[in-house]
Amino acid sequence: MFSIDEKLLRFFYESDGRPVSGEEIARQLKLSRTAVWHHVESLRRAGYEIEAQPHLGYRLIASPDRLIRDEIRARLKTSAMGCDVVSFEEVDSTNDVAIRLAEEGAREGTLVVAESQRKGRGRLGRAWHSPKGAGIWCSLILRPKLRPAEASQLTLLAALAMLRAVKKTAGLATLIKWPNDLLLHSKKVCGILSEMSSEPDLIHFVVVGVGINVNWGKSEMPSKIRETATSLSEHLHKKISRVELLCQYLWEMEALYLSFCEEGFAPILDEIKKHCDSLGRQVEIKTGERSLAGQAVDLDLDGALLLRHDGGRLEKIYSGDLSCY
Ligand code: BT5
Repeated sequence: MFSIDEKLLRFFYESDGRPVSGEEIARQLKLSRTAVWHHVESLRRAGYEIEAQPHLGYRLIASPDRLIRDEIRARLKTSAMGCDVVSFEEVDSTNDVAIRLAEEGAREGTLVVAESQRKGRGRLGRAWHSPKGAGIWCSLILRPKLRPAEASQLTLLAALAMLRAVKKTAGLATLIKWPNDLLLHSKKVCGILSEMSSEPDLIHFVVVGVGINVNWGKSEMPSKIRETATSLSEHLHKKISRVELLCQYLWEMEALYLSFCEEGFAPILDEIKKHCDSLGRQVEIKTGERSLAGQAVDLDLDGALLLRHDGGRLEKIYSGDLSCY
């Protein structure tokens, strides 16, 4: 279902900065000219700068960089990813909302996004800092035909989608840190938390939650992460459009997920390996109670890391916290 504001914004974005006549908008949206004017006014109140040019119509000059449904939907060019967008000013965790929606039957591709999270989560119940406006905190519902053991492929797939999106929108090169991070200049800029509901041989759904620090000054970060975290704006020295980055991420997700469903993980894994920070290096991996040291040799088709122990033995590791030397 499209809202009037979404349709109106879509008109503006598709007109590429040219004025759109009020009459044309009214005809296409089946509204009176007065109703069009009211909607333009309501967009202006929401922070959109819209110029009215006599005899020519309305022209969109600037949009607020807000992660709200109509703005995101109007700029999306995808068909599946973001087919429904549920946006909030604040939630406990977008993953929690997405899990609830998935349990209620939400469609594959439904996106939950928030300006801030009160209880953003990382793995093993760790906190994910997600203050207002500083980044993108979002969760995507997927319903892949996979076995539960293969679900970690989707975390890597999302990492690659965000890596591509950051490159295209900000021109910055990030690296994938197995199993769920993106690094920018060796610091964590993005973390991914995939959670699923499944039976032994069947996945009901996977929620892929992504947090990326976009417009966040170092001095504003909590001291706990100031030395280990970074943001895109810290390296670009200017603000980046979060809406544009999010739409590009969904675009890349759609392309990669389609290819994944049709051709499997192998071609995607090849690209992931090219951008992987840890392969070939000496690493330490903390997994549960164990701390393992050796060389990160390869990534396996199921998303696991192949570790060569110092004695030469190979072991497949499915998850953990990795540090490189
Ligand atoms: C992650 O866990 O990196 C997964 C983060 C997923 C966050 C998204 S936001 C949208 C969705 N909704 C949620 O509630 N979560 C997802 P992990 O690998 O366990 O890393 C957690 C660690 O990263 C913390 O213990 C901190 O050290 C660090 N950290 C916390 N907030 C950070 C931030 N904003 N930027 C960089 N590092 C951070």
